[in-house]
Amino acid sequence: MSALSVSQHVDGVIARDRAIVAKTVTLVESTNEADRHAAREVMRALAPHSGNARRIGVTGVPGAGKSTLLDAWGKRLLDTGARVAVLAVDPTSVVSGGSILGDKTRMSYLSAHPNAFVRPSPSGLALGGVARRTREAMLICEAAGYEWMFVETVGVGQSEVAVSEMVDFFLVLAIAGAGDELQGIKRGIFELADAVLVHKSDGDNRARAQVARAELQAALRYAPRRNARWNAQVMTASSLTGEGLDELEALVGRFFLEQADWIDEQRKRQLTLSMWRTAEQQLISSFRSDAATTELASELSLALQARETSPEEAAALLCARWIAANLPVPKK
Ligand SMILES: Nc1nc2c(ncn2[C@@H]2O[C@H](COP(=O)(O)OP(=O)(O)O)[C@@H](O)[C@H]2O)c(=O)[nH]1
Ligand SMILES: [Mg+2]
Repeated sequence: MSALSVSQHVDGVIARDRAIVAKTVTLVESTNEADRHAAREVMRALAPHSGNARRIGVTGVPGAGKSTLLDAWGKRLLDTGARVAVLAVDPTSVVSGGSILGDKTRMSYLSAHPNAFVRPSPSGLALGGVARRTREAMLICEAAGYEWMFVETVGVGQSEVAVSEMVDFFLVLAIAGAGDELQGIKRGIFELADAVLVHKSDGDNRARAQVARAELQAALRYAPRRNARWNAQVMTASSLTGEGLDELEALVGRFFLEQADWIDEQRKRQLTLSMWRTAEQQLISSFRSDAATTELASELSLALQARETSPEEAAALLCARWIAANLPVPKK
């Protein structure tokens, strides 16, 4: 149970109290039934105060330099007086446990700045839960007046798709590998990218990064786009030297200026999509946690092993029983 009341959460967030912002994010991460109820009330009250940030997703393989880039970029924004929030989404952190320490040390400037809010990935939540938490944490941060909303996610599994569905601009980080091959670029990701940044373009890597940039730009030209009116750019940059960060900022600035209408439309689509995703998740979790379903599933498993039924038939029985028990046909 949260120690704060719903109105303490809401008022504290709107008053930009960073400790309460953190507690409110903790509230939406909770899977406790009473907390979920309170979280829904808090989110409803905050909804009219949200939506005013530039939402940017950053993906790339572990070690691509996402956190380092966000610290450098975030510092530049903070220097102009802006408020910056960074949320991490890392479904692998549950297993490796490594990224949280990494994020904190790589974002030392942001972590220490009063106008920044940095939040590592929650552990112990399935991807669907992480996606909901991140969407809600983003709205909380917006209500708390953060103007730049970054979501860092690892480019493995499905998390980058989930993040691309909640941001306005999606940046993919690539690094030119030792053998000139590109790391961290999967085919499908081109469709999601609004820009690709060949990162760590410094020292010996600089020339390789230029080659990689040209190759990627050529490859990107033929990739299907989610926004037909925006040509995804490939850039090079180094967060260590700062080279390329001016260009990156200029590109992102131009995107938000030119694409305002498209962003509006996309946010509407994202809201509907998130309703569906959440509904799917709720159905699945109540289905999987239903005692009678679990019991029937054990029986069916035995029948499967005895080759008395097929997985398809067993699945149909499971669904039919659950639907009959939970969605009774209305009586006349
Ligand atoms: N040479 C070079 N190294 C970098 C750059 N950015 C990050 N790194 C290093 O790459 C490693 C991984 O960085 P990190 O930001 O934690 O990557 P993340 O896992 O993508 O968040 C660290 O050792 C960084 O110091 C860069 O621009 N140039
Ligand atoms: Mg990181």
